[in-house]
Amino acid sequence: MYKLYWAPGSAAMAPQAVLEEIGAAYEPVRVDLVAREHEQGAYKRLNPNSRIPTLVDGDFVIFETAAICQYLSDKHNMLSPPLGTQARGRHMQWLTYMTNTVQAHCTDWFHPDWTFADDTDKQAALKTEAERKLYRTFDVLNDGIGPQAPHMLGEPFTLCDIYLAMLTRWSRYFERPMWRWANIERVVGATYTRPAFQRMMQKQGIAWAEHWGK
Ligand SMILES: N[C@@H](CCC(=O)N[C@@H](CS)C(=O)NCC(=O)O)C(=O)O
Repeated sequence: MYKLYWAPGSAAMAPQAVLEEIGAAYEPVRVDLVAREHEQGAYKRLNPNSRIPTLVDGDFVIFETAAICQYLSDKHNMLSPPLGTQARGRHMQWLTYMTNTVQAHCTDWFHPDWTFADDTDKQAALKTEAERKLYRTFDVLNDGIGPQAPHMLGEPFTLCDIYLAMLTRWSRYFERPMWRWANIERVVGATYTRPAFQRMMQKQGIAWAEHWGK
């Protein structure tokens, strides 16, 4: 049985929704961020970056949200296009872009103190800059999806849709949340209403964005 180390509303949303879509048995292990449990020895031995999530599969430990999602998807042969196809290339393009660009800017927005520990002016400037860059990435995602596609890659539904929904929930704090981009709103609307995504939110004790669509 898998073990997923998680915290509510964190990047663990995506792998937990993937586990729910797959229907795999897993044990959710909550990490107490307030108690800084993720910075202590037991967790750091699993994830030396002290970040959530981490997945344990028997003797195998894996961190990085996108890698965990892809590992599960490949192992269960679900939620990704076949290897060696153009669709798989597109899938990797969006997954990489979401984790190394969009999520990275989100990290700067939520945690400017991780870059400028003691300088609040620089923290504020970084946050403003991160939001400006994020809006540019939302343009890129929205244009890439296009006006027709029911899901991020068109068909079928993939783990990229789950990743996008996670980022969209985080964007609820921005002046312009991601759902102001019509194509993003459409495909994310088809994701967060899925039973698996709803189960993930219910198990994490979180709700969808209360001002969704506004
Ligand atoms: N690149 C990492 C980033 C994960 C990350 O930043 N997780 C946040 C929660 S969303 C975290 O661990 N925060 C710890 C803290 O707030 O101290 C991944 O995708 O797994």
